[in-house]
Amino acid sequence: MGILWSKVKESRERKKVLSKVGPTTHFARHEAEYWMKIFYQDVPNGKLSEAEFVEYFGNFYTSADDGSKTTLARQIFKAFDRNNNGHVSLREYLHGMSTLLRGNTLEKLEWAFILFDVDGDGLVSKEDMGGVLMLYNDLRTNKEGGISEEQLAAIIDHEFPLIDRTGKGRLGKRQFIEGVSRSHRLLEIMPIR
Ligand SMILES: [Ca+2]
Ligand SMILES: [Ca+2]
Repeated sequence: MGILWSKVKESRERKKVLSKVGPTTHFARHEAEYWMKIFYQDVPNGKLSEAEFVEYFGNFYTSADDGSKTTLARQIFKAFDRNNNGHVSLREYLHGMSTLLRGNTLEKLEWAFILFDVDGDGLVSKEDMGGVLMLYNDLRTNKEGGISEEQLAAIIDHEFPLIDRTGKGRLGKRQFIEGVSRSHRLLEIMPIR
C-alpha cells in the first residue's frame, strides 16, 4: 500500500507541474506530456545531474572526441539549468526543449548566449564563440557534413567584428542576439537549428 500510494502521489505531483509549466511552453498538452514521459524515463528522481547529462550526450554523439563532447555537453547543461542549482528539473527541461524545438530565432539566441558564454562572465568573446562553434562543428562533421576549421575561422573572423561595433572584443547579451540574428552566415552554423 505504501509504495502504491507514493506512486499515486508522485504521478499527481508530476501532473501538477505539467499543468503549470506546459502552458508556458510552445508545446500542446499531449506534446508536453510526451516530453515529460521521456524525462522521467531517463531521470526517475526528476533531477538530471550534469554527470548524467554528459553521459547521455556522449552516447548520443559517437563522432567527436571525448574531450570536446564533454565540454559542449557541460555548456548545454548550463543553458538548460536556468536557476544554476546543478540539476535540470522537469520545468527547466520542458522550457529548454520547447525553445530548441519550437522557439523563434530570438528565443533560441537567448538560450545560445548562455551556451556561448563559456566562462560565465555575462559576455561572449570571440574566443568563446570560436570555441563553441568549433566543438559543435566537430560533432556535425561526420553526421551532416560540417565545414572545415579554416572555413569556420574565416566566418568568425569576418562576422564577429561586424557585431562587435564598439570593438571591445566581447559581446553583451543584447549585442550578441541582435548581431547574430542579422548574420546569415553565423546562423547557419549555430547549434540552434
Ligand atoms: Ca536547475
Ligand atoms: Ca564569457
